[in-house]
Amino acid sequence: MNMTSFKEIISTLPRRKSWNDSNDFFLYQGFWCYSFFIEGVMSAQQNFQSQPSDIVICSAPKTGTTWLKSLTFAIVTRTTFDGSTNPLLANLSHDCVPFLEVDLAQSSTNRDPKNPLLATHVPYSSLPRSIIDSSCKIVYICRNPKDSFVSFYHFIARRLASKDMKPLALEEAFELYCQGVSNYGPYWDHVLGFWKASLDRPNKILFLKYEEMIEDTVLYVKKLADFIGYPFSSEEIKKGSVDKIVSMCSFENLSNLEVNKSGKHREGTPGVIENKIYFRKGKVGDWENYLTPEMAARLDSITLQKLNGSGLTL
Ligand code: PAP
Repeated sequence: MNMTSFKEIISTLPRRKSWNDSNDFFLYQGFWCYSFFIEGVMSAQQNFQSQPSDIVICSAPKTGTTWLKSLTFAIVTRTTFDGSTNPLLANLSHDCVPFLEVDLAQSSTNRDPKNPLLATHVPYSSLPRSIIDSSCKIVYICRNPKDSFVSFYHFIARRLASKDMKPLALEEAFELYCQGVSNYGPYWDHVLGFWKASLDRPNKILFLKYEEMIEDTVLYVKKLADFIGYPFSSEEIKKGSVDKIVSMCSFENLSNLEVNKSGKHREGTPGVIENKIYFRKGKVGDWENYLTPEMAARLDSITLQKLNGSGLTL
């Protein structure tokens, strides 16, 4: 199938206004998404061939993707670059890890053979078959829905502000989020898809939580390295390699790099984004500054209900 057929299929899908009024969300295979990304997902589902050595970083948007990409890239490249030459110091982590539904949608070969990483926001059940079937590893990160919502709302607001546009009111966006209408949402379905798959296939999928990683980053960097097959030797641990990666990828360090203060991601394309928009606060619990107690209680009760019986808490 080609792009015209993809566009035709998308035009028949259920449609809702998105959070910024200008691009609609479409419901494809049970998740809401912008048409541009759905085209990429359809194409990747048709074309993408995974390699056993691949490491696929999966997440719903605004759950810690930028951070997890940085940490994973730093782990994998630690013997190739030293602390001052790592590409993460001169590039946004999104520019170090190809994005499945954009960069690899047309061709799986459009990759640096030395870089086993790729990333996607696609829900587990919609991943290209070869990712599910091959022996490649998947690393998934999730985050408390209240902070994810607040983070996404600010991301959209900051993006629109750079184009002199305004987002929906926070209350309207919140209503849509609660109804499951968010980018790659419903959020809970996204998390549950990977959670259940990680229980079924613990050697294939590492399931991480942003809050736990913030709490003990060193521990999770070691776990992550072990899981993806790049474990730290005791010599490296003694030398402080883990701590160096944790500091290099910290919010403070990355957000203060010149490239992340003034650089742009996908410059020269309609999807151009200022790198700084990917760095806001990087804190746990910032939702308290934006959601009323009633909003928080509502989101908590939806989360409890959706995750009921799964063994997962968020
Ligand atoms: P994406 O899915 O579109 O790539 P993602 O990186 O998941 O976005 O979300 C950005 C969030 O991660 C922001 O959270 P906030 O709005 O609550 O502040 C951003 O600040 C946070 N973030 C970015 N880099 C880091 C980091 N190095 N450590 C911790 N949090 C980070």
